[in-house]
Amino acid sequence: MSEADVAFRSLVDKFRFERVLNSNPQTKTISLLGFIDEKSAILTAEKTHFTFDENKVGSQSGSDGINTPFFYHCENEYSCTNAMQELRQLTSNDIYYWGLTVLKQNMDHNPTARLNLIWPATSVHIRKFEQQQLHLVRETPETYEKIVKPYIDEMYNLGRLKWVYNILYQGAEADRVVYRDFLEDNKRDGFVILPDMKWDGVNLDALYLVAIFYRDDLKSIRDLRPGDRDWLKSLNTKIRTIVPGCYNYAIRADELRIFVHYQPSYYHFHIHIVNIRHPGLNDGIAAGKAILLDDVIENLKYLGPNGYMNKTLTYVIGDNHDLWGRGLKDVVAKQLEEDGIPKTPKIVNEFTEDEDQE
Ligand code: G7M
Repeated sequence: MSEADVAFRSLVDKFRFERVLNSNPQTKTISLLGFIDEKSAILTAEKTHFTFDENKVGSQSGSDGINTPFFYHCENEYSCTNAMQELRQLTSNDIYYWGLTVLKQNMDHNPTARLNLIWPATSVHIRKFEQQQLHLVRETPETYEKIVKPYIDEMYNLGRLKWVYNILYQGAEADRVVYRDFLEDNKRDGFVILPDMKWDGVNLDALYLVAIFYRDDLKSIRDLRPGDRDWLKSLNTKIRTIVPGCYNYAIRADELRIFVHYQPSYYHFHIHIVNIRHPGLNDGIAAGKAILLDDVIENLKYLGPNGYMNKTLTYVIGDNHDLWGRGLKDVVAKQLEEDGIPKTPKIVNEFTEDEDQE
C-alpha cells in the first residue's frame, strides 16, 4: 500500500454514517453523508462497469478505409464470462433464464466500486448531492446580471477552485495528466487534459476526461465572445487529435462527446470529454445541462458581439441550489405566468385526507 492508500484508508475508516443523500439504481451509485473527525464528509460509491480486454482480436477494413475492431477479447480471467465464482438460477421460462452471480474481484483488473470522498464537505456540496426537486428555468441576460452573476462572483471568491489551481500550478494529479499544453509566453492558450474524478481511469467505455484551461477570464460559457471562436475551434481539433492517440486509438475522434455544463459546479472554464457510449452520468449529459462544444462554436457565429451574454439559456436546476433560493424560484413562477401556464391546482392526497378526517 502506498502512503496515499494508507491516508485514504484511514479517512474512510473514520467515516461515521449519518444518512443517505441519494442513490441511483441506474448509475449504481450511492452517496452517504457522514462525519470524519466531527466534520461533514460525503462518501460516494459507484459500482464499476464490467471489464473486458480492450485489445482488438482482429479488424476489418470498412468502406471508409478505417479498421474497425470486429470483436473484443472476453477471455481475461476477470472478464464477465470468466470471473463468475458463484452462480444461482432464479427462474427459467421457455428459452429465458435469469439468475445471480458473484464475480471475482481484483483491485487492478476488476475493482468492485469507485469511491469518492469529499472532506470536509461544505453545505454547497451536501445540497448538491442530496436528492432534490428539479426545475427548468429560462435564464435571460437580465436574470444573469441580476441573480446569477453576483452568485458566480461570490463563489469565485470563496476558494472553491483550489483543486483547479492545484492541477494547473501545483502538480496535483500530475501522474494522471494525459496532456499538458503550457507555454510560459502564451498562458492564455494553455490547457491540461486529465481523467475526471468520475472516471476510474481503467474502463474505456466509461472514459471521462476534463480539459481545464490556464486562462482565467472565463467563468462559464456566458463569458464567451465571437473572438473566442477560433480558440475554441482549435481546442476542439486538438482534443480530438490528442485523446484518441493517448488511448492507442481504442477510441476515435468521432466517439468523443465534448461539452460544457451550464450551470457548472465550478466557475473556471473547463470542458468535459466523454466516451459517446457512456450513458450513466446522472444528468451530466442531459439536455438542460450539457451543451456540445460544436454547438457553442456554431452559436458564437450568430450571437453578436456580446456572444453568450446575449443569449437566454434554459437549464435544469435543483431546488437545493443556492440560485433557486436567491431568485430563480421567483423567475420561474413569473415565467410560467407570462407563458400562460395555469397555476398547478392543489392536489388533495387521499391518504392525507383520510388522516385529516380521523
Ligand atoms: O459541472 P461542472 O462542469 O462544473 O463539472 C466539473 C467536473 O470536474 C465534474 O465532472 C467533476 O467530477 C470534476 N472534478 C471535480 N473535482 C473537485 C475534481 C478534481 O479534484 N479532480 C478531477 N480530476 N476532476 C474533478
